[in-house]
Amino acid sequence: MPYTLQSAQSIFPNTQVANAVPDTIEQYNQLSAEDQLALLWFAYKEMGVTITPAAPGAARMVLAEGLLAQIKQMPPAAQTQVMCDLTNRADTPFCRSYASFSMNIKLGFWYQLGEWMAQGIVAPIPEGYKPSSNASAVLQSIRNLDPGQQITVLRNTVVNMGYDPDAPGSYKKVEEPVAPPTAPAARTQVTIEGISNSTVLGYINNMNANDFEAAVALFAEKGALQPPFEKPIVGHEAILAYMREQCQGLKMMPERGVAESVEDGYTSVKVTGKVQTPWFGASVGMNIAWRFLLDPQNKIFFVGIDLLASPKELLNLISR
Ligand code: ECH
Repeated sequence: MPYTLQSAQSIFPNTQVANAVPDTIEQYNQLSAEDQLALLWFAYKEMGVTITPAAPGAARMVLAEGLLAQIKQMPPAAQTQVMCDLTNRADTPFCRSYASFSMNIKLGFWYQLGEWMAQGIVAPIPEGYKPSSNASAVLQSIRNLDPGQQITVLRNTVVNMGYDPDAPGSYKKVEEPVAPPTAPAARTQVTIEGISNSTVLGYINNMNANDFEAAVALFAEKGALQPPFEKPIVGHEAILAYMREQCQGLKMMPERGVAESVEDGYTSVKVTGKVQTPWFGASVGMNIAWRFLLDPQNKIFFVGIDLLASPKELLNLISR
């Protein structure tokens, strides 16, 4: 076999990804818990985009209600302590419960706390809070990111809070309900300038219809999907579980692409375009590249999803 997972990862090597995102998170991780919370609060307020908890949001929030009810009835100092514990990833029952939530439940949990902080139901960031100079520098780094990169920083910080879910004795992961796929008659079909490959088009169309089983069927048995700044997820079962947790309600809007035959019947395809998350709808479009490597049977051997450094990168379709 000419390609390994490792060699597949480096197709289209001159794709410029938004490394400012992991760099900013790295700086954020060095701050005290108080600074981290204040920083996220300021960044969130300044972004000025409104979150619309999407339709499945209501159903999934039931899963966070227990923790929200607990925090609501605590005195303010205890509320602040819980929030600091979450950012410090302390080993407490609260942090273990939080860590068992899926990504969307964690986001929904903080969305609700943010609303309550604004209303004074949960201890707000004290008026006139003076962040350290390092925290101010991180806030400036966040300001310099584009909106899609900013929400990626916010999401990743929220996802990493809580106690290590893989530690011994941690709670089983809470699965959120999966919405059924869009009915065939109601599905949209994308067109991608420069691309007619049925697997690539089928992948996007199935993802947009929340038809994750059909999307996974387009992968080779040991095919891999690599999300931005993460390790590849390998094999049908793992990819399906990932999609069910991370991909509900995403809107993928590919614009253009390039396909070329590479070694031994393989084809590499790069597509650029935008993705919207149900949390922000049309108000935030993330600039994305999909780098596909298709095997001789036209199955996905590898697809890497990159968050692009700048909108200029949407036009970069150079293969080497
Ligand atoms: C407050 C202060 C105290 C601390 C905290 C607070 C609350 C913060 C809140 C944050 C909410 C953040 C949210 C972020 C949502 C981000 C969503 C993103 C989605 C990106 C999706 C992409 C998809 C790419 C993919 C494609 C594929 O083809 C395959 C799969 C996949 C302020 C109270 C914490 C409330 C809601 C970034 C890029 C295209 C890889 C998924």
